[in-house]
Amino acid sequence: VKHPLMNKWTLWYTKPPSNNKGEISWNDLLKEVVTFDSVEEFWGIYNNILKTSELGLKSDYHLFKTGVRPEWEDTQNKHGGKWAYQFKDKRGVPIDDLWLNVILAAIGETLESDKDKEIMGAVVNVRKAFYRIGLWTKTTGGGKGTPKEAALMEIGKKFKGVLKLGDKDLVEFSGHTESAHSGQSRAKAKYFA
Ligand code: M7G
Repeated sequence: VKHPLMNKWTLWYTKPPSNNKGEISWNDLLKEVVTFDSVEEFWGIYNNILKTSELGLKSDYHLFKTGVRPEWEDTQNKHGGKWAYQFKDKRGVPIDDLWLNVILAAIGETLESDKDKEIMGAVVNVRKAFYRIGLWTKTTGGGKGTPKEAALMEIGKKFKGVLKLGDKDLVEFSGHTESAHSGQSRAKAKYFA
């Protein structure tokens, strides 16, 4: 028997650029890996791919709802943003456990209430100075005091819990438009949780 997930998910991988190639675009490095929609398939895949800690620098894993590309430009992402946290103590951080916690929470749908449908996917970036885990949402909240903003803040708090962060460690929310314009993914944060 297979235990179905609420949604179908696709795993993507960003491969580090190789030195001998000239100009390579973001797009050329992004590879669709596999799609699954049951608990059993998830574990079959998870047990057969490299752990985050085994990936080379400049690699990413992206786990997104099937039909959503893990890019700002996707129609379902372009008005959205992400909650993110950078782990700067790379050797001290149990990144494999934390990433597993995040993807289990995503596919288990424990990060938001049924009605919100904000979550698009999760990303882990392997960089020289840090690991970053991000959680992408469809909107940037509906403005001050709105239910949408409250839902977004609630997601931020749950994400922080899944990452086992202390009270003083803040997850930051930034919109993708800001990320795209700033030329780097560390845009000025719009919210903190
Ligand atoms: P990053 O991998 O999110 O973080 O972005 P980093 O700066 O810590 O490495 C690195 C770069 O990849 C960005 O400055 C963009 O050039 C490119 N990039 C990243 N993302 C998520 C996108 C995207 O969704 N679309 C496009 N076009 N480029 C992206």
